[in-house]
Amino acid sequence: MNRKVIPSLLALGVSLSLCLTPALAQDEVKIGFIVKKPEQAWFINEQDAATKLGQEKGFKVVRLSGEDGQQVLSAIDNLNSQGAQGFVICPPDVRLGPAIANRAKQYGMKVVTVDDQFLDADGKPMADVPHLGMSGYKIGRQVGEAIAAEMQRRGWDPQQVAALRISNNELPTAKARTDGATDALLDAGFVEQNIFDAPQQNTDTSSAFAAASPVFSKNGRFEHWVIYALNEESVLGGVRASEQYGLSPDQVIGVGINGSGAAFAEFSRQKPTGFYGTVAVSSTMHGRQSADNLYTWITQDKKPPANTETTGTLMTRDNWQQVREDLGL
Ligand code: FCA
Repeated sequence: MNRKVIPSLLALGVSLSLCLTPALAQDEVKIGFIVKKPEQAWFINEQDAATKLGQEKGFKVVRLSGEDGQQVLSAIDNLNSQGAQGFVICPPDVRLGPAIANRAKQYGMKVVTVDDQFLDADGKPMADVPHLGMSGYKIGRQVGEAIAAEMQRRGWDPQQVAALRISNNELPTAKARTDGATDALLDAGFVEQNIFDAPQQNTDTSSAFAAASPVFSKNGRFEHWVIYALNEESVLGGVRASEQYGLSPDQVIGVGINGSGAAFAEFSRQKPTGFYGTVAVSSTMHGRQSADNLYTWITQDKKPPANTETTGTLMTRDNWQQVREDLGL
């Protein structure tokens, strides 16, 4: 070959690869994973699971906090400036749905929700945003059934037991969960008037503790208490309040939902507490599946199912390590 051709071919190769590099970089998939409570084990695990899936499949996951509306909107701006094509979100307030979906649309980003589903301006679920979350009512029933079974095992008279229902009725999944638990308890002979609401401002331990404390002081006539809420973090707040009030573990049956680090830490204590169990759901699966749904939507233009509902397994001090392993937690 003519010697002069070689350098020019080389030059062509270099310039071709120069043109290709930015194009390849543009093809790289990057998604955000925005959560309302970045310090809670449930959400840390979801983000970890999504990140791991990204490493396996070759896409990047940007982990972000969205503890209020302002933070969520700046997280979306930030994702846009990084060239992300979409995000998974568990919003801090489900009524922010339309504002979040709008911002995403302006940037041409795809959005899926995990755990807490967006509501539209009329308070109805935004069915056009694909969602993956717990089957709240069914899981709530499991909570109520677990409590009723443990009450029976302890020989408590259902007529004499009080319930601390730590409620968060603004959040539909929370209401579905506590409604499910209430219905199962009533089916087991619980007295409706003995159920006391402790409305919490948030979905964490400290807001539950604050809501629970006055309920115990006002209802000192009861010797036996059951405690339930939308998640185990909140039930733990109720259990801590029961301890502070002076109730002992054998007077309290608290059953949570999630099966995350908060429950593992409680089960690992040397002595049992009033936190009897929790209905564990795989946060690993929630994180992986929601990220995978979004990734497939971005890369293959296949919109994920409108609503995926996940199920749970009762976890107690006796079986928690096994359940943890079975659920990949
Ligand atoms: C809500 C709760 C979380 C978790 C999740 C699945 O977001 O706040 O603790 O239960 O649903």
